[in-house]
Amino acid sequence: EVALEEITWLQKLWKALGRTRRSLLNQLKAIVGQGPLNQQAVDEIESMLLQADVGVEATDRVIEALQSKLRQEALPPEQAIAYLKQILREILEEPFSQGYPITFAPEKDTLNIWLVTGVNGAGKTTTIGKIAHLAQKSDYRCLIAAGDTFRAAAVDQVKVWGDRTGVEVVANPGKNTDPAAVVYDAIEAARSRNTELLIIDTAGRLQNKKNLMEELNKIRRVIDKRAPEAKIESLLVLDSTLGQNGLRQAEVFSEAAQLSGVVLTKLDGTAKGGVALAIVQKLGLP
Ligand SMILES: Nc1nc2c(ncn2[C@@H]2O[C@H](COP(=O)(O)OP(=O)(O)O)[C@@H](O)[C@H]2O)c(=O)[nH]1
Ligand SMILES: [Mg+2]
Repeated sequence: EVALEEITWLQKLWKALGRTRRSLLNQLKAIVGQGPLNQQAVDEIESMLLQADVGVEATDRVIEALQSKLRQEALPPEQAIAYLKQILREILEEPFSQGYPITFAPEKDTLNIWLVTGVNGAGKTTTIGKIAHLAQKSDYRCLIAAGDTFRAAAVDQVKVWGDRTGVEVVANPGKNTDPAAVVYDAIEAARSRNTELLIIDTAGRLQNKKNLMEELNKIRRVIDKRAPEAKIESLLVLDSTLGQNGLRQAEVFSEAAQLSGVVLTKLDGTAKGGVALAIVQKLGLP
């Protein structure tokens, strides 16, 4: 049985992905046309995937699978589309067969710490608002750490989400404070309140990989020292409208932090949701 709220949420998600779905499916129907799949159609599918930001590696993999299937049997339009769907799904589901959980939720009665990283404007704070809302509704004791101390407005912004969701925000009022110090305070607060989910906002400045690594490592060290028993997840937030640039960001962040998964934002504003496949293929992250 599915709760009403969940249905609404799934409908929203379905609608948000509508642009990508319609764009791909309409193109695909036009390409496969009436007859069985031929070489020209395969070439057109290849450019369609590349244009949808699926990336070279994942596209090659799809096309190779399609070619080898075609050597065995003819593919009428409907089967061609079904087979293509199957390959794309296989790529997206691969992380789950590698041990990543299919549903991603904090463990009850434990301190879970979710570190949220990504470049400025990716959608970190908005995502934290969404997660906090969901956690609050699901009866988790939740806390947010305002770890983006780089921009003054960032702290206010995360506080707005705290007010909206009824989740307390731990922030440092000083200017240019060390994010690791905020994380330290937040962990102390989490301990005394038996918090189950502590979400950490970060600045994730990407001026160079070394600085980014140092900043994230410092936060990580504070967590390891002050909350060694905590269950830590590190989420990279990526703007899906950035295409191949997003993939570059993902590579840098995955080198700087041990990532648990990628959050793709702004899929509602693009027909290029294929970047999800590029990321999964490249990084093996769900
Ligand atoms: N359409 C759309 N806009 C989003 C989404 N997530 C974030 N945004 C917008 O992107 C902008 C930057 O988001 P913000 O959370 O401040 O990014 P941050 O700098 O990474 O914390 C804001 O204007 C958000 O409203 C999304 O999923 N869809
Ligand atoms: Mg922010």
